Amino acid sequence: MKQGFSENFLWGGAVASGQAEGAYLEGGKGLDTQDLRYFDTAWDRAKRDEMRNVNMTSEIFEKALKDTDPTHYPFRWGIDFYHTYREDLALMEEMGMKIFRTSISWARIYPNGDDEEPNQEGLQYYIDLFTECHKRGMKVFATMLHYGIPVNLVLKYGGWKNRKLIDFYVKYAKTLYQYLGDLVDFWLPFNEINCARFNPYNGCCLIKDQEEDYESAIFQCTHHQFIANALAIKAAKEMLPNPMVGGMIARFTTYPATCKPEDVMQGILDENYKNYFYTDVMARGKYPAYAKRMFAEQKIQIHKEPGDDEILAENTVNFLAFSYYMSMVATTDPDYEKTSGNLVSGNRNPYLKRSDWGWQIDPVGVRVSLNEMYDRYQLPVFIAENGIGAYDKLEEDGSVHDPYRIAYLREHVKQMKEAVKDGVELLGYTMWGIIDIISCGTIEMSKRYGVIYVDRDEEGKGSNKRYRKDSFYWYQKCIASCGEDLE
Ligand code: BGP
Repeated sequence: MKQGFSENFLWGGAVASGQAEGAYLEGGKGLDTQDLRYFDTAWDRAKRDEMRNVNMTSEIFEKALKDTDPTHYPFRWGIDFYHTYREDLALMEEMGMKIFRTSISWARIYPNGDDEEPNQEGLQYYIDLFTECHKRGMKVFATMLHYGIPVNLVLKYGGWKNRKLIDFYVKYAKTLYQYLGDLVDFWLPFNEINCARFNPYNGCCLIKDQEEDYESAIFQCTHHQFIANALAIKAAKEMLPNPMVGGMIARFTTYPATCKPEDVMQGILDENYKNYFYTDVMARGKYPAYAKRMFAEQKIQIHKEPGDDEILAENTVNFLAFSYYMSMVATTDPDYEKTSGNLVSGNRNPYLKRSDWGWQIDPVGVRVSLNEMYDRYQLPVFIAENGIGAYDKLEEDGSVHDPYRIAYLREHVKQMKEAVKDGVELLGYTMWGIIDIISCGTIEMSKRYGVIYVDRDEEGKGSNKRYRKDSFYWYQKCIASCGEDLE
């Protein structure tokens, strides 16, 4: 039986440009859609969860376009990673990390999205950032789009609803390959391409009150993103010597609530509609048979152009990545107890504990997810995000005690190891929010994921100094022992 992780397993950590960099108009960067997301520290838990689902309205969008005060827009300042990345990468090197995942900001490269020429300052920033990674012994895992697109593409073209976005995106991808191709080891055209269904503003920059047929608009945007994903792979095959271009979803691993056949069938439907629909298109190269019934029942109508099917069929992914935080429960019982989760709320699993944000903690679920994903496609897999958001406390002496995070990570790494023993070809693991950053769903700095603490509050105030949490030392041991020393 296969023993633990191979010695070249890629232990790493992940962030996203929009949640970390800040410097939202520096270095020639244009305003992007994440810069417009409003947050108020006065909101209580209930309001924060409510706003997570509302996400964007025309009123907020219009106000944010004119609002030059960054206080209520945490993505505009992040953790100032744009200026601190050398110090942060030094801490990651100290942990022994083998790979660093971040996203590239489209609006740093093409400030308006439709610019003739790329912004050289933006390109230089990522050349410097990725060079620094390699200098410190880390490979680079680059997400080309982690939600935020140049605002101009929404204002002038209507965003991803407009098929023109595909051309702008492919031009952007080719520019990245040209300038960064020899610095990036793994490419990811889209972060969580299934996000649009659950958070349409993040996933495809739709504003609900502006849409007649919201569901169809979501899936039209997703179709354009599928084509853009495939054409980014096509360009990589033409421009890069050994392209490793992946597809990624947020993995909503779902269990039937009971052995009642109706619950089991609902579990299959949930898995298909939330997860496999997306990976089937990207890895098998065509819309799955069950999509027809899904579209019909949900009254979704999309338009495909002649040649789209061939583009998808001829340009499938080299590997599959997914984010995994929690698992879900499927049932046909409408009165089932609910709980929160990443991007979506779901049904309560009575066997699982929950985080402070109600996300169900399920380490075995990562073994389930890896086995199901690998068995379905026989493609290498990569866990691009995993971690626990929590309220952490900075002690007087600069220490941060986070036993809950060590426990969460320990149990998930153990189950990943079981999956490797099951025969899953697991390439790597980039722990989410390796350093505290702005949370994506609820825009909270207080929802901390990092093994590195950042002294910054929800208004962006603080020393912005970095501190090693207890989990920093735990992860350092885990990496040094290649997943063997987990105590
Ligand atoms: C994923 C996103 C990440 C990250 C993560 C945690 O969906 O890819 O950007 O934010 O969710 O979610 P949150 O930050 O809302 O706790």
